[in-house]
Amino acid sequence: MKEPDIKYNNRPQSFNGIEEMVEFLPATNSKKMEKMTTKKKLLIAGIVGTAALISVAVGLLVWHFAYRNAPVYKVYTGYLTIGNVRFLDAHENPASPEFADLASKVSEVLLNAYQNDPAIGPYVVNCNITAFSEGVISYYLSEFKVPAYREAALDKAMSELKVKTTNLRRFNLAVDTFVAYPTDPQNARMFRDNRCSFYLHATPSVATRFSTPGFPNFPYRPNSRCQWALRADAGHMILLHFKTFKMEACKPNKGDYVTVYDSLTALEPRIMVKLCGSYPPSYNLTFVSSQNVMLVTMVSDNVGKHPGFMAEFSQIPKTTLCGGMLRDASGVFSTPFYPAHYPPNRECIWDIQVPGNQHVKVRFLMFYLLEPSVPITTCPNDYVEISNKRYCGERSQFVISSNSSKMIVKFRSDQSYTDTGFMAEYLSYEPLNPCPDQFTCKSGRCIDLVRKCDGWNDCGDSSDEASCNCSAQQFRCKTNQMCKPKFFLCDGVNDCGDETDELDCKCPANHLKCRNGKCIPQEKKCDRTDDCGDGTDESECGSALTTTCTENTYKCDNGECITKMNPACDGVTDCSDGSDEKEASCSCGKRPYSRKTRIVGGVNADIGEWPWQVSLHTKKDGHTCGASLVSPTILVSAAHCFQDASGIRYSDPSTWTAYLGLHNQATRTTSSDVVERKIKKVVAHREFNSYTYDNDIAYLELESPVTYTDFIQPICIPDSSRVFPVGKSIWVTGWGALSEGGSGAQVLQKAEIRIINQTECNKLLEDQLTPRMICAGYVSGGIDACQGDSGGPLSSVESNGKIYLAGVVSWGEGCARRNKPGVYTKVTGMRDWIKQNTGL
Ligand code: 4AZ
Repeated sequence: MKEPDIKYNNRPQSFNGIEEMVEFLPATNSKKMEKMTTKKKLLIAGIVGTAALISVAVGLLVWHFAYRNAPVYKVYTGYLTIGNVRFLDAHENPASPEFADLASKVSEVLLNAYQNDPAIGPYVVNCNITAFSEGVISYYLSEFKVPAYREAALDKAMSELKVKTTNLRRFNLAVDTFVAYPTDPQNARMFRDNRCSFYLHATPSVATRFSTPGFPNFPYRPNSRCQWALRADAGHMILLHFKTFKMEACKPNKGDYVTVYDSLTALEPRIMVKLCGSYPPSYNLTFVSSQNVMLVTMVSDNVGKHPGFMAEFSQIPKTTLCGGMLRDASGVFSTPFYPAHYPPNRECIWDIQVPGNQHVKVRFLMFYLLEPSVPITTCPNDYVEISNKRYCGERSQFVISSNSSKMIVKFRSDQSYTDTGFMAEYLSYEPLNPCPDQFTCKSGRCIDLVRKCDGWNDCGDSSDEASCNCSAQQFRCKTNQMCKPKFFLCDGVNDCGDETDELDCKCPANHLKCRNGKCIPQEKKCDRTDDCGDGTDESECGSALTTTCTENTYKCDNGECITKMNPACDGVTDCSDGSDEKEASCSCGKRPYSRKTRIVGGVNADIGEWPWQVSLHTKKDGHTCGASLVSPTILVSAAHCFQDASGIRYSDPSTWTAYLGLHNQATRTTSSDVVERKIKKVVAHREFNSYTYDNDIAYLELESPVTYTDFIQPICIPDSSRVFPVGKSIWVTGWGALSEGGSGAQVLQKAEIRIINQTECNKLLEDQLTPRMICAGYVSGGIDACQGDSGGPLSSVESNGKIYLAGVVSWGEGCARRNKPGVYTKVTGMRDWIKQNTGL
């Protein structure tokens, strides 16, 4: 075999390839060769050395000019307050001679200060005075071009710059405050190009409207920068209210957003709020400025089409009054303008003193003092302070008690970021008996006696569950010593909080623990046989196809079955025909509004939160049953709602009217969000048993299809293999009775409950459950569906982000009773019936 010609060797190649040439020269006369080589070597070394020096010098120059010296464009915004100038109306108008005169003086003062600082002066490009407001506050925008290596020094000099009162030859300006902040040059440039800049002055006693360009007929444009500078008369503040807010869903640190500033320029430390996503109309998006100016900016990225916002602003007389002396036995108080966001820069003190020998406690019913990335342990910015302890962040109801008749509550907001604030009530109590006929929690909260030692932390501080004797049906958790129902042991849910209830349930070595508690040998996992009996062992085996379809496998449209758990609409195509991801069955279970209303308390639902919820009315009784929208024409409800009784033909479609998009029964006929439909067909399950309530399901066909809106959307129907595990949080909604035997709700109610173990629930309900039913609620009672909720949805938020109809409200022994959870029709068990009857 011929040796290949050596074209290169595998040693690392030297810088200029000379070494190789030397190495491969034929050595005929070694002396001459040596001499020549030394000379040559010297020559080569000289050349190489010079070349290296030149390239280093060139490199340094290139680096110096191209990088180190490359100019960086920098923009600073800020303001100066000037004490010895009177604010004139004309100062509002950039076209007025008064504006021009003052602006030239202020910019001269600023430029003078810049020039006097060697770290700033050489780099100034220009300085623009953008606006004036009462104070007199002069807002400016200064541009710089600075070599990269001087940038840090410029930043430092700007942050330390003191603009002093100047006595320039021609004029004297008394500068009280000077503030400078770096700003995003791209935003600054685009905001200044006037195509989307608006200057608005409030009109006394009328609200002025403004919106994103094109609203509501066209989406706002991609890559836009818009700003609205809002002003009010002297001695006023601005009240801004977003009536509609539908922007692109929030993306961390990017995407589209609207910023409201308590200033006329986009100063980071004066941001009141940064908004993105969509807010339901019920969310009180109202903001109050601290002065007579406000700035709203909108930035959009290059993706998506969204409607935008419509806002109104008006002026209100300026007041910093808040707090006060509270001397009654009880009363309420709240942050200024609650439920609007409180204004920045406020301090309020409530001095509470209840009469007689009573003591005082304060119950915070709503508490929202949340600022982005602020520690809620120290509460340095906005806070409530009681007895030297600060409270901030977002908190659920809490009570603070005093050991005397007095309490001082202090509220403080700083210059940036405001929130909804708080609403609180103060109450007097008998020191020896703070909770008559109730249990007194350590926090001072009063709870019903039946809730003591029931295994649930009703007090919020667990004081109702401390030092309890566990009953025969209970066990004791290790860490918190709470007594819990025995059937919580080994149910796969961490009920104790320290896993002690799930500790002694381990399976032997090489065994797998099923969700239902059963242990099976490890090798039975993914063998395409449901050895657990609940599908656990076959659920995490990829999208393995199986020839044996069982109730735990997912059936594709082409008849194939797959063992993966919950494969439908999870973004991964598992069926070979793609049917698990088909658009028709995956465009469901979405809420138009990502944001929750935080203002309405308790259990009122938010507008648009349950857009599949339907109210079924009869002429005689008004709202009678609930139902769920599953397609433009089909509702799913409970069969027992359509049983003829007492002279009313409930099975007759003409008896019923469906209201979709409904929130408040009182606005059923007036709200433009509500759609009314007659019913064309009522079909109850043929095997519905009116004694046992087995197969309690029905479907209704609307007389004509509905169009989906923000308030009307279908819920997803789960396939028969979808698993809703025991202990999972799930929501029940409806306009049913607010208490057993009580009257129905006006506003749609929601309650978060948990799926309860079927075997244990069957014991509690004396063997009345059938496999077509599931239990959900609380063994301790208190939260449950009730009369009038029947037919309505049990909605489950699933890991694919969609909401599924897990159950239909069916029956229960009374409402919210202890040990009597509610019973729901199991929709997974009705999947085939729904398909056969409706084609869905
Ligand atoms: C009813 O009468 C009803 N606690 C519905 C649900 C429940 C009780 C009663 C569950 O429609």
